[in-house]
Amino acid sequence: MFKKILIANRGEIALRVICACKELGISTVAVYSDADRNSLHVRFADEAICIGPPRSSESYLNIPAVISAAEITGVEAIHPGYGLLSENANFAEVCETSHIKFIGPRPEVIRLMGEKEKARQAMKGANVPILPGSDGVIGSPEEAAEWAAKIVYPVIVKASAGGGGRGMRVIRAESELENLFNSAQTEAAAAFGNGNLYMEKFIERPRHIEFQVLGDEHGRVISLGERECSIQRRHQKLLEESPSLKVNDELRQTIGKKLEDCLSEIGYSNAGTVEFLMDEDGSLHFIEMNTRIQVEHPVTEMVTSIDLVKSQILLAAGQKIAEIIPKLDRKGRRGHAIECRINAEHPEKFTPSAGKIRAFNVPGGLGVRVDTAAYAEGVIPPYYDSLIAKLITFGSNRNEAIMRMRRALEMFIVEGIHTTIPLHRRILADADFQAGNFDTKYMERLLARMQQEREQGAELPA
Ligand code: MV4
Repeated sequence: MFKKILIANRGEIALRVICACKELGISTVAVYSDADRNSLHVRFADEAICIGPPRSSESYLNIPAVISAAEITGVEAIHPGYGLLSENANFAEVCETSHIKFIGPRPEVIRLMGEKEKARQAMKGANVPILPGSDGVIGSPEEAAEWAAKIVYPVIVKASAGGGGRGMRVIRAESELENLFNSAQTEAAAAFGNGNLYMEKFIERPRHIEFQVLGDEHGRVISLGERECSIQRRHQKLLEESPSLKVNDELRQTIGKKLEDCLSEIGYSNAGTVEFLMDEDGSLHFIEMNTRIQVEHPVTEMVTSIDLVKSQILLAAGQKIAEIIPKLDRKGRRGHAIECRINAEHPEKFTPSAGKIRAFNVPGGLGVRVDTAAYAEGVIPPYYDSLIAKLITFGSNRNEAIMRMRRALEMFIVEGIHTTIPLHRRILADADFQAGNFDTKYMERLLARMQQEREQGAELPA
């Protein structure tokens, strides 16, 4: 087992990794920027090293600075968290050359999944359901027109190097194709240095459902079931839950088994998330895979009782799935969990809200979990992701998790900066949310309704 790990991240996820290390008896090294000198990941790590100025590009994303910190402190492994360097295959490779274990899949596997069209073909070859679409990247608007005729409009072109919504265009008729194809290509080339595009059938009102997987370094991969992530705005998730109301035991089993077979074939190791779109008929279609631990991992932890971050560390140390996860936990799921992302943002305008937190009261009690690195009198710097806390509730069923979340949101106090807490209170009080009646367009509809209500003088629940 590792004796010492460096955490190449900040905020709540850096603290989450420190928690896992403490429970495993591993000592920790934090890295921090000048803006994070007083942050809790620095305070709770055994050692801390400043790696540069506030901007991420000069600190948390500075590979030589991170590797130097790792070498100076003599760590055996680096946990990248999410975002930042977590899906950077080059960084994983530099770790390898420096004889430091990167806690994640092998660089080749990160690279494969980063090329969305290749990932799609790999899943197709292993019988994981995909949407009708092009085989490989599309060379020209003429070729795109041929594919679109075969797939049937509406279609969507996506950047092969993209993900998370950039470099995508929905095409509804052949007359629009040439312009939209060319603009997607230009945007992809500028954003990712690679203009490769591929095409899929467009689903109008999908639900976003993702599967958590874990793989060991001995060829075994297990699926830990799904998370429902449709409550999002502009590709930023706001609320996630597990299980999904739309996934029954049979579908969960079928998809899980296919993923296990496909990913063990690829040699996938460590934690990963496989994203699907659910169409109006309730069928799941693979869209992309993320090769990191995700923000919303706690909802899976709550319903499986598996510590995913501890698992990541044990798997990276070479342990087998069979050694670290009891058989009952691999199969059994219990209850229902919901996560609300608390962002330092205006709850209606979504503008970032940096500054000093004046009052901070975190709810507790049975079935309530808060993952955060924020504290009273602490400063939220303007340079980074706006996530300041994750409020997770667990209940024996969805209704209990909802009622628990509503009382926990009532008791969550953050003063001095704006947060999305009032927005979450509104979502949890909404009849459509409560009925499970939503898709990825839900927030657009809710925000439009809230706008109307404001024009009639209503306000967000305090
Ligand atoms: C789609 C789609 C409809 N049809 N693909 C957006 C981000 C990227 N990960 C995939 N995305 C989508 N791909 C097909 N064939 C609709 C979206 C989409 C979306 C997906 C998941 C969560 C939120 C979304 C919001 C808008 C569009």
